[in-house]
Amino acid sequence: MISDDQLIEQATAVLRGNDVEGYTKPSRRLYPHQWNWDSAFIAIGLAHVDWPRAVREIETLLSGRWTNGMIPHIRYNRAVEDYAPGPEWWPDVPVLDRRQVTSGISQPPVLPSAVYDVGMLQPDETRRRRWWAQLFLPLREFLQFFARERTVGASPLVVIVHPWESGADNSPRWDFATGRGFRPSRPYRRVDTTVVDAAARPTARDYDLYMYLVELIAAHRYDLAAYLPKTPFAVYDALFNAAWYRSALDLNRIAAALGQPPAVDAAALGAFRGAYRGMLWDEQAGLFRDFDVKGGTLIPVDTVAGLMAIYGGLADADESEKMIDAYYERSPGCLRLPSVPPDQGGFDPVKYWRGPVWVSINWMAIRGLQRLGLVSKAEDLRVQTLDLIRREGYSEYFHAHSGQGLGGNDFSWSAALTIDLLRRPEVPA
Ligand code: 2M8
Repeated sequence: MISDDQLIEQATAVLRGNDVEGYTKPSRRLYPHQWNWDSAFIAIGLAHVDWPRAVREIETLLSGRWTNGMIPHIRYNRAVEDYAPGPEWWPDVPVLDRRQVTSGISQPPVLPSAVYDVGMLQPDETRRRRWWAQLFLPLREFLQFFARERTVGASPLVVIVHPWESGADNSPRWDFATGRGFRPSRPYRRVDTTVVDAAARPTARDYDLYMYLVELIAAHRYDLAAYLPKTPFAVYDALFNAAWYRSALDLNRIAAALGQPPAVDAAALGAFRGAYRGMLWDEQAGLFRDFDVKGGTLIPVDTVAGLMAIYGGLADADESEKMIDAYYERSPGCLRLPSVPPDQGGFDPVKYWRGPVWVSINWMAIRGLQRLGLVSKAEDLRVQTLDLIRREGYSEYFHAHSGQGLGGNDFSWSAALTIDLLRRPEVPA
């Protein structure tokens, strides 16, 4: 059997192979630009093997941030053309550094938490604090951007405006919007299905909605208030909001280490937690769900996003244990964790975010379980995740039943988070 050291060596080689001077592409051909939450996860892995390179990964990501504090979901590499949609679909983006080109939406804000982790992996406290001090303001602005510009009415929960913002692009949670015939006004091309098997990628109908929303959002200059009346897609995503809350907690830890007041105060945290638990919990499902802000209803689709309250620190140990046990129970014959349980309509064991297992999601669940003291549950998932990698390599995702590696090969976050799971089997609360 391949040893832990060999696995780490291979993972490091994957990251080096995907290195493009200052950023790490998620995979060689499928995703050639810099992605937001990918780089956050990648930096955690890099911090174990090359701390300055982890710092650089985050610096490069931050160079794409906007004047309003948003950190976009893609920072484009101008030299690369074989990805669609390119920057021409996102005109007039208000990037702080005008030399940069980016997309016009964001992604799950795991970055502040990653900066906390990367900092903790620097043993020299002075160096750690110096780095945190440089990043504190942009990270606070990033979180505040969502609180200021992505909330509706009195609720503190963050609205996502595109399935790509969820990170789980074609999740069956979003079928309520894809099924309605929205299409962009212009033709568009796809590159993804020329690189990997179309059966494991989103459908044409999914992409019609994605590109329709890109046009709508860009036409209203990225201002939610302007397009909210028109868009079919405005959602409180259970994973995204859990990531926001976790990042607020972690940024507050950074603030405390710097002797600064909290980035998000106790009252705001309490209101957010109350809203998340009050608004997104579905008693019958025994799981958190997503909320369709336009329709004013919970979206009746169960996925692994509903477990991410465990990662976020939004559920206690008892609740978390019940939730994850119920999720396992309804997923017989599946490897852990299927992104969608097989009894949920729309489940597909090979199709991207509709069933396959993802290393990033497992990592989030593992870290959340550990922080809650559910150590053996976390260990079980950690061991199963590493077994999958040992068997199949650093794939983008894994068949929900057989574990066969799917999507892009040599996938950066699978490699990076494997390094973290091996080098840091446990994290303290
Ligand atoms: C996938 O999303 C991109 C669009 O952002 C795509 O399909 O082209 C998702 O899995 C997303 O979560 C991920 O960040 C990105 C790069 O790995 O790929």
